[in-house]
Amino acid sequence: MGIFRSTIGKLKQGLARTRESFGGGLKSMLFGKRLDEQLIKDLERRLIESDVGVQATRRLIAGIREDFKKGELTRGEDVLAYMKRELKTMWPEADRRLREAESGPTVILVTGINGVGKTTSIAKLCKALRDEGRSVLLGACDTFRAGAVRQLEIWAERLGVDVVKGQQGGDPAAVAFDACSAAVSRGVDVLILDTAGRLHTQDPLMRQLEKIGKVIDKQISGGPHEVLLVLDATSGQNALRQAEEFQKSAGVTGIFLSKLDGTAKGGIVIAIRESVDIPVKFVGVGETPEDVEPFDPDGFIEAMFGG
Ligand SMILES: Nc1nc2c(ncn2[C@@H]2O[C@H](COP(=O)(O)OP(=O)(O)OP(=O)(O)O)[C@@H](O)[C@H]2O)c(=O)[nH]1
Ligand SMILES: [Mg+2]
Repeated sequence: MGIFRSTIGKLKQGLARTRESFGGGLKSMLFGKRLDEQLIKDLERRLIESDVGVQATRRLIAGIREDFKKGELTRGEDVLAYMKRELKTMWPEADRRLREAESGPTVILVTGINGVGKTTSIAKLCKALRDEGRSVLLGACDTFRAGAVRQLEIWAERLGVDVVKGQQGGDPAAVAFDACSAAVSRGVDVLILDTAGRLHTQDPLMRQLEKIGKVIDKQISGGPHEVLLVLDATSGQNALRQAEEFQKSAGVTGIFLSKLDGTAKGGIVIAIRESVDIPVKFVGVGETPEDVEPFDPDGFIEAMFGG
């Protein structure tokens, strides 16, 4: 799906805090300096502290050290340019596209731990898809938390889409079943299912997610086409652990990284890419349905480093 045009403005604004601490920090550390082993060591420590993660840092530092020894990197400015160039190549375009059904409705199942921004992110996806002329139906599979259905309904009313819902406390898989039937009979383009927050350690809840997946596949073959894990960027390394765990137990196909506007830890995007093989497809940069961006590596790295 070719949804969303990238508008760098919001991302840049959202990453202001990351840019200040990460980009600003690196610039003042490297600018106008001659490269030497001590500077490389300082840089390594700074990268790890900034949530880029151990693996990505090691890889970057090894490359920098090698080029330094060859005499290809001599100044701090060269190192900045080197890092930007390397980092931008980490996310191939094909990975970042939303997966879609060959025919019939595309089903997107949205999951993640409590409070990360699942429901808000659904509103964002819904708006962006509708802006592209797609018809969208929502399914309220969070039957657990009081008020969850209402929250989704409020967004739906504002965005002008319908919600399929069930009983509070009822079986979320039954709601998924009804939502899939409705999506097929109405011929909608995309069905997005909200789910209750859960921890990967909560076995019954993880099995429930599996059951929802099976119910979807029975009705709409190949579904869910996309299992989006919502991660809160402000949670830093915890987000990384959630990605690892949900990848094992929930068949995640993409990440929606929320709350990038509220964090100085944008580097987590790099750590996720290095440690788990799940593409970050969207980033959330605020609390309204407009505050979404497709993940664009060039814009992202520029926004992190500052131009
Ligand atoms: N600043 C900011 N806030 C966000 C973003 N996404 C979500 N939020 C806020 O995060 C809070 C939780 O959002 P929800 O969408 O209710 O999260 P949830 O994962 O559905 O929560 P549960 O259903 O309770 O598990 C709300 O106050 C949202 O406004 C974002 O990209 N930026
Ligand atoms: Mg919710």
